[in-house]
Amino acid sequence: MAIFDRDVGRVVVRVVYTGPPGAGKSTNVRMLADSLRARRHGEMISPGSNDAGTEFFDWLEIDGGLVLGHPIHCQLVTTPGASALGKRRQLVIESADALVLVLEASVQGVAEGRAFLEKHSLRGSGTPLVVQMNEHDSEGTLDLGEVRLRLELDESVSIVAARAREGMGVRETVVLAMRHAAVLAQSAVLARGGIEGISATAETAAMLHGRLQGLGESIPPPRPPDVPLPSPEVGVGGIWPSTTGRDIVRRALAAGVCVQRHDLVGQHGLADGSGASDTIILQAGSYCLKTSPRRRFPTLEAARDALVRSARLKRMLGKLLPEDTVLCLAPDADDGAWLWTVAPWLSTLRSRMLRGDEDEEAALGALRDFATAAVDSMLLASRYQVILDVHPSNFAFDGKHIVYVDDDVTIGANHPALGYALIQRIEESARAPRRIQAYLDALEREMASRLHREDIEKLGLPRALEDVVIRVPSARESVERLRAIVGAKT
Ligand SMILES: Nc1nc2c(ncn2[C@@H]2O[C@H](COP(=O)(O)OP(=O)(O)OP(=O)(O)O)[C@@H](O)[C@H]2O)c(=O)[nH]1
Ligand SMILES: [Mg+2]
Repeated sequence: MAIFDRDVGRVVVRVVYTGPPGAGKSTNVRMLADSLRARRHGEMISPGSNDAGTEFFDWLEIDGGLVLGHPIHCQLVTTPGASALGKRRQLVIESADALVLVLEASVQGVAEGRAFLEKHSLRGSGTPLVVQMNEHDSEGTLDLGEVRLRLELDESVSIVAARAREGMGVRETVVLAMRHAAVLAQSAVLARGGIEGISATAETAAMLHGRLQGLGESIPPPRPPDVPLPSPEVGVGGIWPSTTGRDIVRRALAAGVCVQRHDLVGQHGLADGSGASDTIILQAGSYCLKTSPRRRFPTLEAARDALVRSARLKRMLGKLLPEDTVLCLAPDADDGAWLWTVAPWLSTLRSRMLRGDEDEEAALGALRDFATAAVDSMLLASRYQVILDVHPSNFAFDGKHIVYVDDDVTIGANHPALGYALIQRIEESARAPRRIQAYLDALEREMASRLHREDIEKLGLPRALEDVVIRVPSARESVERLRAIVGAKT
């Protein structure tokens, strides 16, 4: 999309820095803004961005090189990394004459890079690509040949090692990308019969900002500054279990930084996350801290009552309660208090299922575990009237047992969503017959050995399965098998 801007007599090209959140895209452009003072036009701009990351883009204009005798004016533009801003990212990627994929140079960073390349179809897309492996301070950096193999990139893609924050590799990266953009611009000029053939008005930062705003995306608001964190010093009645709770909260907070995980919120059914979009999830080292405005109470007394109720429900989970789970109150400045759950950070069944693209065994194991979790939930519901939200993002394997990591526990006589929860896994895997097989085999085994006929009847399961509307036609046969498994018990 290189163009010739007749007003300024320059060829305008765009180099787009993209990649997963926090990889160092903005740092690259910031370093260039500092080091290329003589060649840049204006300041770097970053509308709406803050410490938590880029909200729209960073923008810097610099001069560099010639295309068929015409000077080049290059727009360096970054994309947001946040998963909630995928449309913005895609739109900016599509406007690139050359792309720089910035990745963290660790095993995890490369795995994220693979997923990113696939998600945005960046291999062989026609837009030239440079990959920058940004070292951060990570140990276990991979060599570049190994990176190329893991990312499945051919030799046409340059891979540059960098430490963006120290400025290392930053210039080399931009030079390579600009050279690619210039070659593309030259081909466009030749194909269009001369420089006038690509004459157009260049998009400005304000125009791009307007286009991105038009997409209507937003990131969930950050934790309001007035939400207090749980404290091990909270008074009597403010923590459960009272014996071990304080130590666990102390350990969780000792990790120092709490990172808010917006990416896990409000994506029930789509990704590894909690269903409610107002949940506040913080990661503190190897602990997870959760609360929400629904768990803020106007008085300390009301909060203490809620803590007692919640603790009673948690106790009913038995083995499904993750070890070291703590409920803790955090009084706020307005005489109210927030109820926090502190628990070990566990990778949910949902996240293991999503890893299935790379690791089929992970997906199969997670589906088998989900079958166990579903039968655990049925037992709780039929024998103790304890109703869980049966979704793979609410369960995890803690190394010993399947555990329930959500706070949503209610008491009730029936479990209306159970049929749908069972069928949804089949529909999701409709194109992976091995996964459906593993799931149904596990369900059949678990149900045969652990559930009685009365349990199935009490839950009204056959009826619940009949009532679910099948949305994926190819799943129909497997749903019939599920119905038969349940039917065999009645
Ligand atoms: N130690 C170290 N930290 C780095 C390096 N490059 C970037 N960082 C840090 O990583 C964090 C994220 O960097 P950004 O440049 O904001 O990352 P980004 O890719 O723009 O992130 P999003 O806009 O959220 O997608 C910042 O705190 C940087 O200072 C590096 O080479 N070494
Ligand atoms: Mg950024």
